[in-house]
Amino acid sequence: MSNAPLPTAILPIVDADWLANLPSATRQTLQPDAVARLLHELAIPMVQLRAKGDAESARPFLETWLKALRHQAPDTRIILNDRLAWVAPLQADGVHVGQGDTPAATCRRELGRHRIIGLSTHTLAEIRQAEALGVDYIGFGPIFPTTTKRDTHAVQGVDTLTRMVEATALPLVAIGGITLENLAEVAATGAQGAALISALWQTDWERRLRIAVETWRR
Ligand code: TZP
Ligand code: MG
Repeated sequence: MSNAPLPTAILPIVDADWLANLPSATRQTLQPDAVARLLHELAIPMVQLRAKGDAESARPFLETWLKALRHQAPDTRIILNDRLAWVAPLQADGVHVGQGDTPAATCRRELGRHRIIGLSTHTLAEIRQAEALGVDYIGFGPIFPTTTKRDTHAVQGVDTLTRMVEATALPLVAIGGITLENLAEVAATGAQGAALISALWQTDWERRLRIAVETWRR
């Protein structure tokens, strides 16, 4: 497993709840193999799989997406949201935890140095803690209002995002309410990445992924 630093990029999050709530015609178009092939073509370095529901439905969802990604996008690293116990058995590349999830120190102890650990942060104090914990990257947000996650903290805005990017040496992935329209503004802050759910997974997801990658690279 590679420990090479991740290039700056968008971070697609494949979210089981978001997909489940799409109109079925749209959901039909979101075939894991097709999505994975495009991620490969666009050289997306990392993707997060997020399945917050019960284990019986989350496990097959994660297995299906992992299998497709491994086959079609072998260079894309796969991070599981939470679900620390499944990272090694499913041979994922790492885990992303929130402040209320499994502590990052526990993740490091269980996963060792070669798997990726991401931690959600919302304040400078949490960023300082993340630095001390030796995580590989931090999430920071929500940058803009979002309805995709209900229990979010206060909206941070791009000015605060810029300050946090300047304040830490950790790779920082911006999250929350990022759209194709405001993505360039996020890129301009110098953030390492931008995580996207609702902006990508719609009927025209292929076009949206291409635009997001282009906007980020510009
Ligand atoms: N964590 C903070 S905001 C958020 C998560 C998982 C939701 C991001 O979804 P969207 O649709 O990109 O705003
Ligand atoms: Mg979490």
